[in-house]
Amino acid sequence: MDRLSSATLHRLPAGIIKPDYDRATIATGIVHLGLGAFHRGHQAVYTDALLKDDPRWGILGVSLRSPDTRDALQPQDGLYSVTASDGNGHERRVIGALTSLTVAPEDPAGLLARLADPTVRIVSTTVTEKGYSHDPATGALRADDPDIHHDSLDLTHPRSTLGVIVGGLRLRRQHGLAPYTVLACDNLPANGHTLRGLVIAFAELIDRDLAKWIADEVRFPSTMVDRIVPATTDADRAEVRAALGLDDAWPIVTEPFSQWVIEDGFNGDRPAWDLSGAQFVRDVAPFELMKLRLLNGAHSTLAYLGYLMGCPTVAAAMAESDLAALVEDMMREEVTPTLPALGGFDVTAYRAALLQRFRNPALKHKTSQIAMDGSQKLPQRLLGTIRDRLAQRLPITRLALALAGWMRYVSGTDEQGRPIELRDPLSTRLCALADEAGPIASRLAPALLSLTSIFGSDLPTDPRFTTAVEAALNSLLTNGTAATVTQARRAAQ
Ligand code: CS2
Repeated sequence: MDRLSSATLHRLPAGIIKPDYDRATIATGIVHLGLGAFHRGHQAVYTDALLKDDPRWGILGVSLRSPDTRDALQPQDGLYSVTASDGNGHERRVIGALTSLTVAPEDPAGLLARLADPTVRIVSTTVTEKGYSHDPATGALRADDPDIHHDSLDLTHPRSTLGVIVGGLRLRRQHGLAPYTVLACDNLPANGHTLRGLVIAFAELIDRDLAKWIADEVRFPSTMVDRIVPATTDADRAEVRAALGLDDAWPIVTEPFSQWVIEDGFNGDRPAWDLSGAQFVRDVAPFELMKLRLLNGAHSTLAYLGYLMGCPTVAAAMAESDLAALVEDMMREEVTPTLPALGGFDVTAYRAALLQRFRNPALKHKTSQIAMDGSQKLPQRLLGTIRDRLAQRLPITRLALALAGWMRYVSGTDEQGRPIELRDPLSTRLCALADEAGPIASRLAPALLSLTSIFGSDLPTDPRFTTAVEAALNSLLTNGTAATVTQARRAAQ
């Protein structure tokens, strides 16, 4: 079957939305770092919808590691399809916003030259939590990270996200150009503010004047990004091929829901993303906190406990009625009271919508995908909520069980004795600690809690926290996950 491309675009069946602009006239105003499914199903879609009226904002998509996305999309002239489905119907569109694609390690100097192009006004990121080269508990730069160390010695061939951003800014300053705005789109609290601190800390390793220039001149708006975009499967590819009548090597399959809340503070012009449904606000923090703690906190809980109960996907985990009820109770009773009030916002409806989204039967969102990189995710998803509740002397029963689920998961074998493939930047350390402790809660819990880069130094010394987590882990290890979840549910009734 022929491939989706500029030459075959006209052959798409009616009903599939296509770029409504002449791609040849689109300039590259945005360089995006981290060309995963999430960017292509989220920010690129908002941008695509504007290009007809404002052709300045085409996107150069940069993969920081693997050539896979470039290899899949280059033969398609950067075109790919996005299918949004709620299980009842589909909306399909082809996105033309990617004007070019590049793989940073193949030509880092070429990438820096593109960043110094004056038509580029925004550099955005979806590099995941671990792409920030920071200590998740404190937000501090990890100067011992090998890529950061390399980039601090040779900024002309950067390997890290921070190196690319700072390398580009250094060139713009040398050329007397205005800086670009750096737009963080990752699931971290105060993502723009966090990235700003890291960029400046990294620049200080290289050149203090440059660091000061960045601090004075560069804007780093924070954003809250939300759309569930699971990794594409071969079944998705086959289904999309049948619908398109063309091969799309890397289609996106996602949900209809999408939200983007952006702090309105850019250097100069920005795309009118509000016209395609984004919201520009003065302060993103309450939106971010709500999303990270309710959506992502619940997601991680469903991922760990669901995986241990044998559920391959989030929808399957939601079909376990006690687990779904436990997560709903956690969101309502333990998470919501920690959130700042958002004037006029209906948090009850937001929670109900989240549970509905998790049940979406069209999304094959693997629990193992969400379980990945827990060491980087737990602080903002569960531990911040736990800290707030402890400060108010409130119980943390379900949150502690979620965390114990992570501990049981990283111990490396499932309840049938099969190995669990642990994907986490701290996996070596986690495995060593788990092996040494063995499957005994009174040993395993303190061993894992000794990781201050996740738990800080406050939580591991708070007996209310350690007792709750150890008790939950003990039950998981001795009674099993399903029985523990059911007991926790009954105890709450
Ligand atoms: C998920 C997120 O993989 C994960 O950890 O929790 O990617 C989640 O799907 C998005 O944040 C939804 O906006």
